[in-house]
Amino acid sequence: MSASPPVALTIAGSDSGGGAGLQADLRTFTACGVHGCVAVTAVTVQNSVGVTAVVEIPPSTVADQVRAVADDIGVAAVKTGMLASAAIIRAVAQVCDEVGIGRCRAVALVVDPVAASMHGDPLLAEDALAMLRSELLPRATLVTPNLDEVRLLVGLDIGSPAEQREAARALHALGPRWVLVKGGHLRGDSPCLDLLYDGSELTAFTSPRLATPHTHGSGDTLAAAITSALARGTTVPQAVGYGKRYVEQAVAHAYPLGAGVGPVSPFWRLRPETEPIRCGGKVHKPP
Ligand code: PXL
Repeated sequence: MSASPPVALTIAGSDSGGGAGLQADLRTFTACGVHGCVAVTAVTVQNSVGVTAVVEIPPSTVADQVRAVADDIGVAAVKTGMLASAAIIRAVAQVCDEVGIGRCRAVALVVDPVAASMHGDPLLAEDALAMLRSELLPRATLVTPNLDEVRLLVGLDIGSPAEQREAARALHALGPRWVLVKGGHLRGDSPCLDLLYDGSELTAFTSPRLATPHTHGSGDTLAAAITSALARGTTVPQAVGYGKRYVEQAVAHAYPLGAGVGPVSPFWRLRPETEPIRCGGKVHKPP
């Protein structure tokens, strides 16, 4: 028997292409040394080209999954991804209060405010944004929007680091303990700049801009790596530093898949493809 690892829970949608959503979260949790549990919010029908259908899970079933995990297994940190609808967001906010998840509680809540896929397919109903703003952000330990999500949440169109700082302040005013404004979508050749803000101090995290079209699941992977570090007991700034380093490698090891956008590789550090498989007297060499 081994010692139990820390436990992280993702409240997220399924990506049938396996590159983003709960699939990316679970792989990242595993690679970052935590046991991953899941509360599924929606099933998306998608591949590398786009999303063709979304089926939502009933809000009470989403909450029941969280309750079942929290009551028996216990969780050290929680992440939200695609939440699909206003009713699911309300149910998640309520169950977080009930089982002690969130910014003023023992268990950290990382909110990745997923609103659309990278192809622009909507992953959040329009009326759900208001619910995200009013019910979930005030409960978040950390919220991790990209620039598109910043525009949707606080109406700011960001074109410069100065505007990124303004956005961090505007988002913080909505109630999360910490805000990480991801600048990866800012145009130009400059390094990617992410800004972390706690209401008084701004900390800049820079990383090189890597030339790959295959970035599907990068936001999920970053937030899941941050959540893993929090589950393992780090502070928020330490977790963000860890997550940034982790996702940088995941993007560097991204691979093509299907005809469209391929995924980042959350298991870059494990590299199981380099291990031969030995069975039945045969050795299946790595590719
Ligand atoms: O990467 C954001 C994301 C989250 N969750 C699901 C997704 C996507 C992007 O496509 O499909 C289920």
